[in-house]
Amino acid sequence: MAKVDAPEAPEGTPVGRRVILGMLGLGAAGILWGAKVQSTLERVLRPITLRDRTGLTSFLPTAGRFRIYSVTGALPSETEAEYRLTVDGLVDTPATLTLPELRALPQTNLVRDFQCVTGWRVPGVPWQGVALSVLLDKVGVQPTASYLRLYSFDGEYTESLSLDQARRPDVIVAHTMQGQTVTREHGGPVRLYVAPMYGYKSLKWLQRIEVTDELDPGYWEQYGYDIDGWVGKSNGRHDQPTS
Ligand SMILES: Nc1nc2c(c(=O)[nH]1)N[C@H]1C(S)=C(S)[C@@H](COP(=O)(O)O)O[C@H]1N2
Ligand SMILES: [Mo]
Repeated sequence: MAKVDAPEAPEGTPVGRRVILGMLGLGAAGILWGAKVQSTLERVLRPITLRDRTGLTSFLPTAGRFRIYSVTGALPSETEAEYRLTVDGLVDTPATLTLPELRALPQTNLVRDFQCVTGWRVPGVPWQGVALSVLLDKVGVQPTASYLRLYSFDGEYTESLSLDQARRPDVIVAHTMQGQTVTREHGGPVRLYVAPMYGYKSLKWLQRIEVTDELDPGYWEQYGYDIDGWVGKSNGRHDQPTS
């Protein structure tokens, strides 16, 4: 399995510095671009790094690009054919959907920025998927329910949303990103995309949506990040992307 080293530090270690350390082979990188890009970057940046550590981020040709994160240190894999999404819990009719079934439901298209709480941002990313509200209506949410617990098939990452948040039109179960089926690195074949919140809410490798009556904070929320991770309003705010 491809290896992705460390998750982002809960305290919000500046990403720029971790990128640099990783590229110098000093460890501590939670980032994977693909080996070719990375080795080119190492070659180009090493001399700059040695001369000027603090000013380095402005030279990084990674501005506006995604970093690939996985808290397990690995990239789990499910083919498009074997993929299944389960929606269960406090619902009238639990459902298990294939990728073609997801594609056959009413679709939502969004073009929105993707912003990690550590400061990096990718502007204007095109997404396509099914609004969570459509899935919730399909299974029939019971009156006692008020939250969702979302599970990844990486076996470790979870997220939470209130039902009100989940019913927003800009919260989708995404199967397409930048014009292609969501890639394995980006959490494919299906991930969550919570447009109004920081990236940590956008759970990758989505496997299960459980409707519940109690709030169960997600992975990073257990390390102190806001449960309501609104971009610009919550505790991880970074006005200036670091790289
Ligand atoms: N399963 C899983 N989902 C995850 C993460 C993760 O480590 N594991 N990281 C989160 C964080 S902090 C961010 S910023 C985004 C990054 O998405 P990307 O890897 O596609 O750039 O995924 C989010 N979803
Ligand atoms: Mo993030």
